Amino acid sequence: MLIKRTRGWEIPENRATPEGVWLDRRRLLKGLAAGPVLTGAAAMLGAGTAGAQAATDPSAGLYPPKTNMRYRGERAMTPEDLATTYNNFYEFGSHKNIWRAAQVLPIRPWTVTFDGMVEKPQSVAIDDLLNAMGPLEQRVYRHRCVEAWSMTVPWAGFPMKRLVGYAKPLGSAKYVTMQTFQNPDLASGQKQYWYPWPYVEGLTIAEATNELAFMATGIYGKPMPAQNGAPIRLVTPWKYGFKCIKSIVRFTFTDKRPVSFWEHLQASEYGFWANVNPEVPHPRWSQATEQPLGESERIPTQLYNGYGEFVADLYKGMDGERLFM
Ligand SMILES: Nc1nc2c(c(=O)[nH]1)N[C@H]1C(S)=C(S)[C@@H](COP(=O)(O)O)O[C@H]1N2
Ligand SMILES: [Mo]
Repeated sequence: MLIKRTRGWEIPENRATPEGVWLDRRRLLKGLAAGPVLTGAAAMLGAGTAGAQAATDPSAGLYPPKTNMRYRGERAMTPEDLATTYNNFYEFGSHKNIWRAAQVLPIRPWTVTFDGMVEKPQSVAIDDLLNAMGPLEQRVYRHRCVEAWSMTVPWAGFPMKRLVGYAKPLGSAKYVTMQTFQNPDLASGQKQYWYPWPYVEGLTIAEATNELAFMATGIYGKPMPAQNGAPIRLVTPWKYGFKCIKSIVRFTFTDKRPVSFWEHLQASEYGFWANVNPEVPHPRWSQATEQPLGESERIPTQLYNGYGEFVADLYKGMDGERLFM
């Protein structure tokens, strides 16, 4: 589907009418399963679906980390070649097939800045940050995109709570805003001026320090491929996938609720909270069911993507808020 320049924000989600996206993807998968296409596609994707960079990543020795059995995903794992070749990363294009284009992202050197309401602003090289965060762990989480596809993948990384501790926010900070790199020369999507680059997302401090909030630096037992948000991205499995901001360069602590990338484009469709709820439809489609990548049947979507036992308390007494959009 082509971009309508007057309403660029409509692309992701209206091309994503679940059926539309899924027919194409399923046709491809059936082809793969049937055989002949497999040879071609598999050869093309090669062993390096996870990205050529993973092999030379200076943090490669940290992978695979030990699995934390508390987070098991509870569903069949999505095949690696799907999760690493069917991506949303608008910096590299407003379609799913951006994985090759994303290989140009230079993931070293990579500096992460902590600023705003912190004891002392600081910038740190990603490998020093990884060292400071201690041992990595693997967690299998479900991921639910607002477009109604989903996946179950093993992330590697560390709890966001540890990162917040490292940043030392002031007691007056209420939110943490995160920002993706900005480099339109590399990431041609950022030349699309109707998007409010750089990509920004935010959480309350309470959400960021909830045990589920995770900073992922790898996937499938390897360093993160560029297309999945190398070298560091957020994972909040109870929220729609657009919260899970990729390739982060800055964490800013603040007492003002940030306006995120998608909220800025279309606040009536994408809000701050973005918690998964099958009973609250997107204005243009139902959220009642989802299509797991690589599977033939849709399945029911669960409140908080099935993570209510961990996070429902965060939202007690917040009835006036649009918690599910
Ligand atoms: N910087 C940035 N982060 C992003 C996006 C994006 O376009 N740019 N897309 C989001 C959306 S809509 C989803 S569903 C997930 C997809 O992550 P994946 O490609 O690893 O599956 O990344 C999220 N993070
Ligand atoms: Mo998404």
